Amino acid sequence: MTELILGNMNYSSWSIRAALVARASGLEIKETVVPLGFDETRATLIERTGFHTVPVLMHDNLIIRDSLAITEWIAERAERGRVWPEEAAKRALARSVVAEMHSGFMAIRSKMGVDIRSRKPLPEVEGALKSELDRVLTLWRTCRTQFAGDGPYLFGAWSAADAFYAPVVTRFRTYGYALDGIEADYADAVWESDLIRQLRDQAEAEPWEIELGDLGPVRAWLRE
Ligand SMILES: N[C@@H](CCC(=O)N[C@@H](CS)C(=O)NCC(=O)O)C(=O)O
Repeated sequence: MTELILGNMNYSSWSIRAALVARASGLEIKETVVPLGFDETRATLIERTGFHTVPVLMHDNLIIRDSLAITEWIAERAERGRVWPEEAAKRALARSVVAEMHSGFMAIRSKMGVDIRSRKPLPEVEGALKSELDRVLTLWRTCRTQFAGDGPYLFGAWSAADAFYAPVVTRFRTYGYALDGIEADYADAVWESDLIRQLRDQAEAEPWEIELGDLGPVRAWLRE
């Protein structure tokens, strides 16, 4: 059996990415969601997986940690084209934009924490936050211009690149960051996709609340 251990779908950006890749893969992967920010969750994760972060993929005796490693494990087993684009040049570009997300965008992460079901004031868009937001939009515009004829997502058909940028799409809704043109069309396509509708429903239904600080959860509690 393959099991994917995930944090809250409302808050955990790396869990969301792994879950979206797993769901698009067509593989049979059991999902277990654990509520972040609680001491018991941390203890259980350490006991089961050896560390306290999510996502984690468990397969037989393998424990695979980190959204990108999990993405590659799934891609190796899924039908071609389900995770990465089939065409080699597109696949290289998709890996490039995913790597850029995975290793960067620290200001977006710390100042615009994921909280899909909430609406919050937009932080001051200046300095590092402004340059990262501009970079995301440039990247989306470049991909969408190049692959406009192939479908509505970054590389035409849905790929891991869309899974990795989906938490940015939801952040733009949460913080009311206005878009227009080709970037707005892309964000709308992701927001209205079946995968993100399912995620939004799941986020809405979760019973846990988290107060987010710049470095992650500050406090967690069960909703009344
Ligand atoms: N680089 C890791 C990041 C994993 C990560 O930081 N996960 C956060 C949730 S989004 C977490 O587990 N936080 C709980 C903790 O650190 O105890 C990945 O890509 O999976």
